[in-house]
Amino acid sequence: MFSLLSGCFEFMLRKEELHILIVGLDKAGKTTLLERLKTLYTDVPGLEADKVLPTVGLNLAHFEALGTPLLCWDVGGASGLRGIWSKYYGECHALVFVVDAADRQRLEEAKLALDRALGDRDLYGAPLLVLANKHDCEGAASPAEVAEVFGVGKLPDARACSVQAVTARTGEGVKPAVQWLVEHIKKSQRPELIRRRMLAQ
Ligand SMILES: Nc1nc2c(ncn2[C@@H]2O[C@H](COP(=O)(O)OP(=O)(O)OP(=O)(O)O)[C@@H](O)[C@H]2O)c(=O)[nH]1
Ligand SMILES: [Mg+2]
Repeated sequence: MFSLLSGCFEFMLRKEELHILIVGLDKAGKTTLLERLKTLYTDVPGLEADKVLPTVGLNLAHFEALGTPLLCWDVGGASGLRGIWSKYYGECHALVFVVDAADRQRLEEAKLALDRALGDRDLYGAPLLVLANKHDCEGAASPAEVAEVFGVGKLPDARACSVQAVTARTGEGVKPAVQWLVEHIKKSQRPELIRRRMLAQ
């Protein structure tokens, strides 16, 4: 009886883990970002940028930020792998779309990939954070330019959106981005929606 009660108590006190899905075109810098998150938030440093290889499947990172446990899924962005993204839509609390802001020629392709993702009902209400990565590169598009190309702010459904500049290689801008995510997930309907979905299974 005691172990049942203490188990219930422990369950009630357990902090809910938030799931962040990181997608974007190949070479946008998603895995470099994931490794940087490990370095910034855990005792075990992530890989250095020059050791990161193109992702064929999925990479994971678990860490705690602002007192909240986070689980990040980084899925490969090569065109043949983008079909896998949707497997994670139903269970993610927020979507991070990483864009190579230095590669202006692929901004339109990135916009199409994002539009396709946002058209999926399983992402309903999930906060969207677009990260304009490679801010260290000369001539990189600013968050305002990326927002303009992507039409962020004109999105039809009610979801929190932000476009922020980061440099995954150095970590610049990464902590404010994580703060935005945690705050906006908690304000959104998404945790409740996912809880209900899990109970219905
Ligand atoms: N200059 C600069 N280069 C970066 C930055 N972030 C990533 N890169 C480089 O961009 C290239 C691609 O990075 P990855 O992290 O492998 O990109 P990805 O989005 O995970 O690519 P896929 O796994 O193929 O989907 C690598 O050469 C990185 O070193 C950055 O902030 N600045
Ligand atoms: Mg990768």
